[in-house]
Amino acid sequence: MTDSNLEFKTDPNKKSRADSKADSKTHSKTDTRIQSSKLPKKEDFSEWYHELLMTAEVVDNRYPVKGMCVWFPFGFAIRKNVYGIIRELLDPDHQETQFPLLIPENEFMKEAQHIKGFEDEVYWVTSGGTSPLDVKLALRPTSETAIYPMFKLWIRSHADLPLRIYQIVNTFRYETKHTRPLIRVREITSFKEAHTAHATWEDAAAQVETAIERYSEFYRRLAVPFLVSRRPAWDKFPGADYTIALDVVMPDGRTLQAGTAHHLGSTFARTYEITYEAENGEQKLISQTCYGISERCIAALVSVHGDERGLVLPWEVAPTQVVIVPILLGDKEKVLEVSRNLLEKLEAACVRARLDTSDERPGAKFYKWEMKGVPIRLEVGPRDIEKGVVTLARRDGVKKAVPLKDLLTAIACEANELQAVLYERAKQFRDGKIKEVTSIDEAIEQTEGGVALVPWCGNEECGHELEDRVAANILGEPQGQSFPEAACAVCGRVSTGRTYMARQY
Ligand code: PR8
Repeated sequence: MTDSNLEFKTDPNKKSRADSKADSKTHSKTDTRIQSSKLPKKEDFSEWYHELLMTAEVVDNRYPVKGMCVWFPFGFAIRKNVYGIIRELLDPDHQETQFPLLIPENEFMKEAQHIKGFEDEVYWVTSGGTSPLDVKLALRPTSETAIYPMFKLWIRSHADLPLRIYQIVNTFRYETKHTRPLIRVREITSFKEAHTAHATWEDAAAQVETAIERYSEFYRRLAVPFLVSRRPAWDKFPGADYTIALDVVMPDGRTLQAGTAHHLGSTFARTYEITYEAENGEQKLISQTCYGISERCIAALVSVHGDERGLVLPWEVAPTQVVIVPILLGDKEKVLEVSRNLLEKLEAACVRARLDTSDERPGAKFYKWEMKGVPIRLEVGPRDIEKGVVTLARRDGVKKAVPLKDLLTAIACEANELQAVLYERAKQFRDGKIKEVTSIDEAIEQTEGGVALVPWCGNEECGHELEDRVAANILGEPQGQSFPEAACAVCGRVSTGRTYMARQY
């Protein structure tokens, strides 16, 4: 992150004083829950994760439909900031749009490979009120079959290409695997799907690379490291020529597919007859890509950085970036006055700041704001004021006295530093979880709590055997790396091929 990110530029999410007051009302329920609960150890990842989402008020899993969660207002504020980054990264050359949720059965059923991939996961609307519908309507599990019939109408000539659109919508998948909040849901509430159309297969391939670069930048801004690999043929998106995926290594060593980009070739163009007139007058099929990210990005963010005291949020996405806690001893009025001035100064600099004047003890306030992942806490006490300083506590534990006059610069530096520390810590964790292995036995051991890099000749039969014997998934060939020759863990054939293997969420 550069200083300019922290230049406290005008922030549309910035809260007015009135909003902040209103917030303290909405947070009163939270406060009770936060004080009365302690998180399980992060080693018990599943329990820790579920507790954290509830206690920090990210999502509420008590909604009475399996696989569907409610965003708490606080979680939604994180989501807004996170998706703000996605929009910022896509908006320069994509147009945001919105398509209907319902897809008529006849359009949905046109693309055979696509149907095969999704038929078990589709929710259907079969009646309107008490009348059965003539044509069943699918709740989009993804929007190819809603968008591409419209592409057919929109695309006429080479001048219309490339076409790049995206939408951030809810999609529905009747997941049969174990559902988990944000990780595997039946209503994906925050499905960012981009769809692009190009004149040639090569242009589409370049777009897949661009998509992966944008996603990489996105995850870097969340300080979340990832792995990039090309999925094996049997695990590519239904209808795609190939799929590139980003996987995040979760605290228990399992991986989370946190984004994918698919080269669709002309599969859908053929089905939906999407052609354009080339410069020489010839009618040609377009080539397409699509790429998607869901609320899993927030699952990754929460899981990678959080600790036993709660969320740890990077500066850019924290709903509250700085909390001021007045230590009300001695001249209380003076302490409050300095605190209020500080708040004003921070707000004027577009920092999302709050002043906690509630009646709780300072310790309880620290605990509460740590749970919420606030990157920087400022403690304002009478002795500090005499010395012209405040105590700055960073969410990663660094604590120092900062002269009041240098505060804004110090905050910008500390926010940058926190970002660097979070990324480095997460990267070390990820790297520590990946190990090169040479045999199936070693792969079995390694995938019990991490990612194995396994020599694989690339043959599909060997791939299936690997998955069966290791009881883990092939994530695919690491992208942008080359390896020396080694014997395939199944057939012994020598090649430079490797695959990541892991237990996946
Ligand atoms: C596409 N079409 O659909 P994809 N819960 C949470 N996140 C999920 C779930 C789920 N049940 N299922 C998938 N995801 C293409 C690309 C338009 C956009 C997340 O691709 O099926 C995963 O991170 O690969 C997945 O990588 C991403 O949505 C895109 O879904």
